[in-house]
Amino acid sequence: MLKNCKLVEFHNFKDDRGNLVAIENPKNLDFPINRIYYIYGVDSDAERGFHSHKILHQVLIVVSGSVKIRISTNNEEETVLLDDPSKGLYIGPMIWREMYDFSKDAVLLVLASEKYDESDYIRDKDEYLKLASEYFSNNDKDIVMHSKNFKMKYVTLGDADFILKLRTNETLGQYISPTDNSLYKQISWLNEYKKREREKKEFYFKTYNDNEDIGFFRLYNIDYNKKELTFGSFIFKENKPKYAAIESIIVAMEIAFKKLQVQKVYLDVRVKNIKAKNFYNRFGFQKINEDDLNEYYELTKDEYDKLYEEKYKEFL
Ligand code: T46
Repeated sequence: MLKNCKLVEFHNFKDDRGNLVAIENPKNLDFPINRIYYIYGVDSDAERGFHSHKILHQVLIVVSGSVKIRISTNNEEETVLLDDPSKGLYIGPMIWREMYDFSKDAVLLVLASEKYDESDYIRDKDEYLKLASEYFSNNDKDIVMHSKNFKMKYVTLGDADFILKLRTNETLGQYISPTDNSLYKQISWLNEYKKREREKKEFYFKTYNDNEDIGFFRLYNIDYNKKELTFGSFIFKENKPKYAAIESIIVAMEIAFKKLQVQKVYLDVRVKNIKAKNFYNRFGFQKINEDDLNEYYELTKDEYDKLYEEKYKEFL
């Protein structure tokens, strides 16, 4: 399914008296409903929508009849036929939508996360395409840094799908803080992160190359007075290309020590995550503490500078 969209199946309590579908936040809807509206009595040749929303999350349900929804971004398009009242189409931010082929009896019920706000609409297609390509694409102009084989840029709300896929993967996500499998929550989290990014409090990067998105890392708890920060949220797709992890952490250290000019980088790793512990040890991090759950490591600027000259500059 298209980025920022999802088909949701609701339980249908069906018996010989008929059907009942219940929608309840947070049970089977991951955002609180602030508005409900419905569209009906639409001529079969009428088309509606033709806009996107900047932050609104919605679930569209055809409680009667059928309707087609064409959803698209700057480079993808998909058409969904809604004809079952127990199914909903979740549409997140920055998706262009067009509704057409309304059946005579169609009633399109929409559950929305926000109150009506005309300034949240993007109704001009050219403006949408421009904004969407910034939001969803890996534009080279966005590169913050690169290493020999990879590029790194700040994550955008359009990365929510991929972050969620990695973090909720049973194998990949086993040693990181649990993440709710909710696209709405992930997009909302990124929205809050973007505020911290604008205030230079935190930086979340995606590692990618010309073919694919590969993984993520984050610099947070940045303390410009104490000159220290924490490195984490380090996660990569299965079968990641060779050197993706090492080149990413070197870029992270370059940003930390040279751009943000900290003197110390901390990280914590789950005690059971042997592979990661070996990786950080080999990289040059020193263990400073441990408890039942985590081991705590640090790397100083002086140590990194030495390692950089000895071996890491070749990777950039
Ligand atoms: C969407 C698709 C699926 C309000 O005053 N309050 C509201 O909550 C809504 C939804 C609309 N309006 C007014 C604004 C317009 O004067 O109702 C009029 C028709 O709205 P619009 O032309 O935007 O309708 P659609 O069918 O093209 O789009 C609607 C929703 O607006 C939109 O958010 O995603 O349904």
